[in-house]
Amino acid sequence: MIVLIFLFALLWDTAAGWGFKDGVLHNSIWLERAAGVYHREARSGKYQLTYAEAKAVCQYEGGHLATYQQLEAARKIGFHMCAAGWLAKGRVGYPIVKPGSNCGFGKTGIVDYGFRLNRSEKWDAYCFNPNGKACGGIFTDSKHIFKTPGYPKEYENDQTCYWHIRVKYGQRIQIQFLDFDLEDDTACMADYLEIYDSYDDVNGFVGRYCGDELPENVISTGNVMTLKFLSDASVTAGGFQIKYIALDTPKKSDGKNTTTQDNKNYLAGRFGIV
Ligand SMILES: [Ca+2]
Repeated sequence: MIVLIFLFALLWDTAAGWGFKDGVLHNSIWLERAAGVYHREARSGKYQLTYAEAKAVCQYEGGHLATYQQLEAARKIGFHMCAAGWLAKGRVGYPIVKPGSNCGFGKTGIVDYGFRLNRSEKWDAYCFNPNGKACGGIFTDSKHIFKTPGYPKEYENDQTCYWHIRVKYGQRIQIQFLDFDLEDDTACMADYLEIYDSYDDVNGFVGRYCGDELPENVISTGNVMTLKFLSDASVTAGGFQIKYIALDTPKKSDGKNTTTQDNKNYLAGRFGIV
């Protein structure tokens, strides 16, 4: 009985962690794969996928479009995304956990756009894949080193990693690339690392990186950052080691500010705003 109570307390603790912590909703992206459901947008950006394309994206990664019920199950354990995506059978919607005036019309639940008559409309996608290889984590230490899974061995295919960094309020985050080698292609369409100057992978896009050229340092504007690593279904490479450190005061001399990034593998630099 005592063991049961203890286990329950432990589970409760974990569940409580999927809510607000220090005023930050800790359940949007880092639980992105909640219950095997995750959000995908086109590599060209938000709301660029027709129904057929959305279906293909999920299938390419070994899954399929999530059903409304699967999305709702994920939402119940904290999956929150402010982006409408295709679901199975041509339905469109998105999961809202935290009511907000700018997203979800102040309500919680699945914001349901219904079954779309026009399958050429462009949205994101919600995929379901319980066997997907997820990785990443949340970091609040003043410094940490991230590695691709299995490093120094080559990373595997079909990886999706999200690293979320949150340091103390008032601090900034400096990203240093110690080692970098991802499958190279001209537009970083296959395997890539993306850096966001925010706590999600929607806002504050800094750059998309691939190849084996060591990118320059990046410094955040605030105290949060998100790194997203994605590998596709074929060809792997050595992977990366990336270190972050919290900076107490803004330093402009030993790195590039996110607003002035101009690395060659920086997608925005090559192709305009993504
Ligand atoms: Ca690859």
